[in-house]
Amino acid sequence: MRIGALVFDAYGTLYDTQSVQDVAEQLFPGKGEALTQIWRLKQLEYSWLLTCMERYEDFWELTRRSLDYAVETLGLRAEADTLERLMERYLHLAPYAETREALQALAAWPLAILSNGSRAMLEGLVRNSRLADRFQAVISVDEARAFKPSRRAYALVERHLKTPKEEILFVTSNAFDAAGAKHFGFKVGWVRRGAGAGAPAGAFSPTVLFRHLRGGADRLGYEADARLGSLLEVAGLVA
Ligand code: 2OP
Repeated sequence: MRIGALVFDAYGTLYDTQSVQDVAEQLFPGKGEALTQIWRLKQLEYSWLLTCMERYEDFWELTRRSLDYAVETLGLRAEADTLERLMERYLHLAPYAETREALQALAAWPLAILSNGSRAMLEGLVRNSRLADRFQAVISVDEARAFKPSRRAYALVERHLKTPKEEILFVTSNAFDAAGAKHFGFKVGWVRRGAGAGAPAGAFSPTVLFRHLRGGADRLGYEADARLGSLLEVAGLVA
C-alpha cells in the first residue's frame, strides 16, 4: 500500500488503559478489576453519547465523570484525593511492552497520534512516557470538539500532516475506531489485542467481559486493511 504517514490511536493502542488497575486495586481491594473495566467502558460510551448529542466536554472531564459512575455503581466511597490519584494514572499510563520498539522501527516515517484525549492529557502522557520526540504531531480531538468516530475528528489528520487520507495508515486496537477510520477513508491497521479466545471455562471476569466487548472486530461492514498481532507488525506493512 502507498503510505505517506502513520497515525496511531493512543489509549488501548500505544498506551495500556488497563494499567490503572494496580492503583485501583490498592485503593479498592477486591474491586480494582471491576472498577477498571466499568471506568473504561463508560468513558467511551460517554464520548459516543456526547458526540451523538452534538455536545462536547473534553476527555479529562469524561474520564472523571465515568470514574464517578464506576465508583458509585460499585457502591464504593472515595475521597477527592483518591479520585485524583486514579485520574493521575491517565497521565502515566504504561506504554505496551512493544510500543517503544515498534515506534523506533518506524523512525524514518512521519508519525502522529490522533486521540480522544484532551491536549493536556496527551501532552502529559507522551512527556511522562518519554515518547514525545517520536511524533511529528500529537493531535487531540479537542480541536474538532467531536470524539471519534466522528468524521470531524479524523479530518484533523489531513489538516495537520498535509497528507491525503488515502495515504494515511491509521493504527488502532479499538474496533470502533478501526471501523470509523475506515469509514472516513484511511488505510487501517487493526491491532488485535486479546480477543477471540473463546468463552472461558470458568466465571466470566470483568476483564474477560471487557475483552469480548472491545477486543473483537466490530460487525459494521468496515474491514481493516490489515489485522496485526502487535504494533511490531506495522513496520512490515510499510516496508
Ligand atoms: C483514543 O482516542 C479511542 O481512547 C481512544 O485514544
